[in-house]
Amino acid sequence: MNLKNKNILILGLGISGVSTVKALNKLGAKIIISDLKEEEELQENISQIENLNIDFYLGTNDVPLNHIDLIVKSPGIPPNLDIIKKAKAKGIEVLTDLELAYRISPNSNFIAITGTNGKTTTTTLVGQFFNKAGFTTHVAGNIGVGILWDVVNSSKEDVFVVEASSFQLENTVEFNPKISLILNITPDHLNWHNTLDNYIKAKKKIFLNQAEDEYTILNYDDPLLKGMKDEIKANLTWFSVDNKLSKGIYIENGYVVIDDGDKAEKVIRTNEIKILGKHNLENVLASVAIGWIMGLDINVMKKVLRTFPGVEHRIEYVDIIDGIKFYNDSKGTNPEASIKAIEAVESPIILIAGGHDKGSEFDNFILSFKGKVKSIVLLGETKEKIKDTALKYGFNNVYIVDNMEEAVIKSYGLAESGDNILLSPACASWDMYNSFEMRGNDFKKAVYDLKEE
Ligand code: UMA
Repeated sequence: MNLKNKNILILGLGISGVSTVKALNKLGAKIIISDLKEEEELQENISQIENLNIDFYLGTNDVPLNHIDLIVKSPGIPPNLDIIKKAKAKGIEVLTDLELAYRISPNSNFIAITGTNGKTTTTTLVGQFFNKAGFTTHVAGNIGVGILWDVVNSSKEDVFVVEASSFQLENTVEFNPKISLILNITPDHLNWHNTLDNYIKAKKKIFLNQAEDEYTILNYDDPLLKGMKDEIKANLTWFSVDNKLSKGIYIENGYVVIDDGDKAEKVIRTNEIKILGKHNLENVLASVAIGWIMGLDINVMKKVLRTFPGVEHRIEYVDIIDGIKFYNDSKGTNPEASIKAIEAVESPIILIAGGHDKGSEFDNFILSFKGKVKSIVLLGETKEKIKDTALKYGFNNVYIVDNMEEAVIKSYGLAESGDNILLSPACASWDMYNSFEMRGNDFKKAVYDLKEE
């Protein structure tokens, strides 16, 4: 794809925008940037692209489209934005960085990982497998690394382990990874996609272009994914925590097993794996499936699995004060993710939840408490909605606070030695923070401040 001298409008100067600008500049494109934020708010990002020849439209997404050849939008920008509708009516293509990365990449080792939950842990783990095995590995995408700058600085042999979000996948056309993986699908981002069906369709785009010489990996225990079997044209590999499969990756007698249909090979005892919970076991099986398909040495995977501590903000142990342990699961940005955290952390739990309203329902979330959660402390946009749902199911130990510091102090006041305080909001952070990382850091700071007092 030749982008030299093409007029490309980049919508949104966040992490993906900066990476896209740098990459397209290297490829000789003429760059126009638009962001709703004003210059002062974007200072940090602008400083990363200083001295480049760019036309800026800041504080607005209203840009004249006369000479624009292509639009690359930040993944989270909604599809119904006025300028996007106008561009489409004019026949201007609108893509996300993921699609463009695929089109311009000299690389054929694209491994794409999606799912409602577990993406970041799995992407990180797979990245470590390849690093340990001696490959030049790029871990990029929704994990917080804009993919395009890595792509234009890579060579053919490099491996790309890409976390792909539904927002990124929605605007793909030709994207066709060598390996695609879907970990699970439960309702999420419904305010963005409008319907669950649209969300599922976006996720499916990860495998739709794949053919017989490529690979799709799916979770056998997820009913929605199990039903996709007939839509897969590539080699299909299943993984399962609950079932022994005739072929695939599963658990048997306390071991992770790779079964090629003829013989089964043990990878590691499950109790040697450091990361907690059934959902993490799913992430491990899926990662092993990728390693196996790519021909990695089992011993390499085993070594990594023995020490892999998980990722920051995902059921991350923070500290202990007076026998009360604190866990940061700020990455629990939807009810399903938080249910998994509640399952993984020992009871009794005092839960801190609430945040940006994505249109999620919280019934299953409350029902998952099952005597493990003794109190819930709520903050953010969804606090009243979660409270109403809790009361509906007779869970009355509900406390409302205004900010994270209050949430930590309130939870600590409610806790006794032996309890666990878990931040797992079941909601995105965007009502009070720019990112789940900032929210998690704010929680950790409040815990450390409390300890100092
Ligand atoms: N903007 C506009 N117009 C709009 C909306 C936004 O101009 O109508 C501007 C904003 O002012 C902002 C920029 O667009 O300056 C976009 O910022 P952003 O924070 O939405 O996006 P990035 O910083 O580029 O981060 C994106 C992903 N964010 C989203 O998809 C919302 C990051 O995923 C990803 O790590 C990064 O690209 C690198 O690939 C984060 C995320 O929350 C972790 N993802 C969602 C999730 O995991 O649930 C999908």
